Amino acid sequence: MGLKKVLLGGAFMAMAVSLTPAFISVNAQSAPAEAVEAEAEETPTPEWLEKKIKKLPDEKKEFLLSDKSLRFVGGTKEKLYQRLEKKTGKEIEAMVDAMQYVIEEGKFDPETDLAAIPMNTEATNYNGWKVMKPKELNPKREPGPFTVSRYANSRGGIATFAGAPIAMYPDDLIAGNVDVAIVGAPLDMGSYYRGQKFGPMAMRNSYATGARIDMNTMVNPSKELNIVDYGDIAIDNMSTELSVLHVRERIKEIAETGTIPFIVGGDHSLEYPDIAGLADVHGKASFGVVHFDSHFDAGKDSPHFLSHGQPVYRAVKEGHVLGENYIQVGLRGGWPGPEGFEWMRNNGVRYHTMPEVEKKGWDAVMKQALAEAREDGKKLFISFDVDVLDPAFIPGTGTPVPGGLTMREAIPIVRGLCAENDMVGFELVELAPEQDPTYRSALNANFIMQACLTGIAMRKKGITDGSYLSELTTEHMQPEAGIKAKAEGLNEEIDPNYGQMR
Ligand SMILES: [Mn+2]
Repeated sequence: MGLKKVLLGGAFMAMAVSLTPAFISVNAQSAPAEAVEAEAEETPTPEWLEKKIKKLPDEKKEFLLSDKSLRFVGGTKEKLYQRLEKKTGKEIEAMVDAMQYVIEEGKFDPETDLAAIPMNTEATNYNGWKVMKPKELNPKREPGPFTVSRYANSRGGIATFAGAPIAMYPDDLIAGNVDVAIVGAPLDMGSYYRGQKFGPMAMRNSYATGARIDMNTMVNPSKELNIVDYGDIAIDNMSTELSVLHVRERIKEIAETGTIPFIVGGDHSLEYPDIAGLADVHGKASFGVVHFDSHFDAGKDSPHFLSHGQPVYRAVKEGHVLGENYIQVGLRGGWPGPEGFEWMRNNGVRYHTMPEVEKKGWDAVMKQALAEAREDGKKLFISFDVDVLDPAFIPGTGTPVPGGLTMREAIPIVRGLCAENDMVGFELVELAPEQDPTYRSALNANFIMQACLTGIAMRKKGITDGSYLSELTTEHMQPEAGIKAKAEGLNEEIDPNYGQMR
């Protein structure tokens, strides 16, 4: 089958800019009108078929011979003809009626369908799930991060992201001069409840990273940065739409203090409120996005405006980020088809798929993606869907796809991006620990967080070359800098006692 020529209908709607995301306030009619124009590639209808359908009303004949019927018979004219070969004219007409019935019944009907799901606005505690606790109801304390560890020098106390102190309110972020606030967003309705809501819990409870030195660079994120655990954002697990409005408010609140939010999901629906909340503070189209994922997540035309497969489409459509500042890395598997790649091409999106990695090798692809992210000169948001990693590393995810990145490939690109760009935020989504009876998924997710925190710490220290590696850990330099220098008394001793201990 030849390539179809798909023309965008020029109907990029100017959607209302308001606190309410457009997808909630507009109805189905504002769905993008994309005119699909098939390039006339007329294969003549076989004579035997013309004969059989001679008596069909014109409208039914036209339908049968158009692309509309193909989805019912396997996608091609050849398959359609095979199905019709042994049927009588009457049987063919019954088939057409059945196909048309399915199409008609699938449409919105204002007589019988809900265009919006009504809420019980008389509930006395309608907004109760997201009301912030006034400080007056807490014990009195000075604003600022506080630790929840009982011990002075070891773990214990209460598990937090990166073993970091806790902050509850924007005041705490300001008083603590906080660089990065790690915040959980346990939402998984956007992926039909695959268990991503347990992601924050798993990352808090497994081997904490961020608190240790990074051997690649010998930079310790927790020493260079003020990092806090900002708790979880309240989620209404009966409504993705209500939840994301609230997530957007919280992300905005963090970013307004000058702190970088590091969001731990939750499913990928979060990308929409994360980006929109950051755009509320930094400005629309003011930052680029590098999107790591096995799926392109720019789906559309589902009855819900948002799910974990559609955030990219919404964020670009509403102008929070421009397609030309959007970079996709790691796509593979069965989605999208050609029309999805075409949407990306027509919107300026740069994509680096695993097929491209197969062709050019990871190093070349990584270098190009790093250069593209830098050359925009804009601030950067990273959306990291853990399913970009191979299921060997992350079996615990909503929709795993084999053939993905290794941890050894993912770590340097994440660290590099976070060192080379001014980060506005980072989201790590789709960790679904219950799909993984081991703890390796949470462990690897934590080491992606470590890579990002290291990059941000490098930049704060003035190391802006993302490929920087510590000489101490990458070259042994024996014997010159080792036993020889020691014998000649030339070594600067970091810990003179180290060799003296029993
Ligand atoms: Mn995704």
